[in-house]
Amino acid sequence: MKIEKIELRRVCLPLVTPFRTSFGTSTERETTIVRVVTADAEGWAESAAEPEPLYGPEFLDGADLVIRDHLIPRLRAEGEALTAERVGPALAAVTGHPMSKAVLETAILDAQLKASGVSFGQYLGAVRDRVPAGVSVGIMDSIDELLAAVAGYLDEGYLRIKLKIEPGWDIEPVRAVRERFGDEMLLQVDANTAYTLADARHLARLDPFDLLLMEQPMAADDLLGHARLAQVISTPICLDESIESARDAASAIALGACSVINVKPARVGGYLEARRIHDVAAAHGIPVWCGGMLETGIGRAANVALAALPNFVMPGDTSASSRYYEQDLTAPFVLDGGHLEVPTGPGIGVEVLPDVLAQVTVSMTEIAF
Ligand code: NPQ
Ligand code: MG
Repeated sequence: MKIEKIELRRVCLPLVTPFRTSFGTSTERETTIVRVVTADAEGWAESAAEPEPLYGPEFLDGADLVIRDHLIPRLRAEGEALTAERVGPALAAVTGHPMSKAVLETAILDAQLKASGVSFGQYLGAVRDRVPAGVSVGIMDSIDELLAAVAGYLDEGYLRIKLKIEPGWDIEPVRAVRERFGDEMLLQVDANTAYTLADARHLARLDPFDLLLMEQPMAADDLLGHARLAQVISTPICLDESIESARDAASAIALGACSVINVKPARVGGYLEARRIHDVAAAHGIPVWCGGMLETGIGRAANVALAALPNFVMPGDTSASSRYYEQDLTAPFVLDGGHLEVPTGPGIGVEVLPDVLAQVTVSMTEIAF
């Protein structure tokens, strides 16, 4: 592949409603969109990095610098032999920075697939043409506010609700949602690392509510703690922040630290490693689901394709565009009977709306290749 240039575009989009998790509140989504221009096609991808290093150690200004000064030069050194499959090996010498590696690999993969007329779904091995949609519900100021938000999402057709929890906002919100909406609804929680093993007895109080899973209760590097917690609580443990590679997935499974995995391509360095995690989990009989990072249509399109692989057997945080944005950067993803359609066009299968992109662009760096 002959790359002509790479654009890094910083964008900032307002969120339809503030999103509060155990690590903070977001009212807007600022991120970097990458455009790779080749002789045959252009590829698009969206970083999952945020302005501050809260979810993980990467943050936008650092990520832009790493992409420009450490990753792109290594891709350039590959010359025309560069393909999406060679991005990972070419960048392997750089430690960490999975989100930055992922956004480059994904944009290059989009260009490559567009040039050959293959969709992300076909390339990755999708076996479904639509995927069930779940929704992630932030921490609220009151139970009434939470119940109103959940009622709204259920009315829209979401098939699974995920409640963000933290110490002080866990048992009561789960109890209130179960009491109001019943035992049939698919319900799970996400702590984003807010607890320690000292909270095991407290977290066991969620057992009676028949949750699908409890996501990342403890620190990302605490695999042993999660294995111990799994001995104390009956709710299945799902790991998110802890899993940065297929090797991490194999270790966590072998240790008994999780019985479900949230796969986020951005967190693991891209769609190729995400698929390897899918495969490792499948080989162990561990179900996976596709997480989300408040993606615009650019990132959402590829996630929906990944979520159509065979072992993605639980609804993901693959929500409609309207969950986060009034105006998306692509034609909006809309719920149809609680499902999102997997795009079938070449590459990510959606087109970026140039006028909208221009409106939300804060700055742009062009890098000749
Ligand atoms: C999770 N996402 O599963 C995350 C984390 C998360 C959909 O719950 C700005 C950008 C704010 C990305 C807050 C969902 C965010 C963010 C939380 C990602 O853990
Ligand atoms: Mg999570």
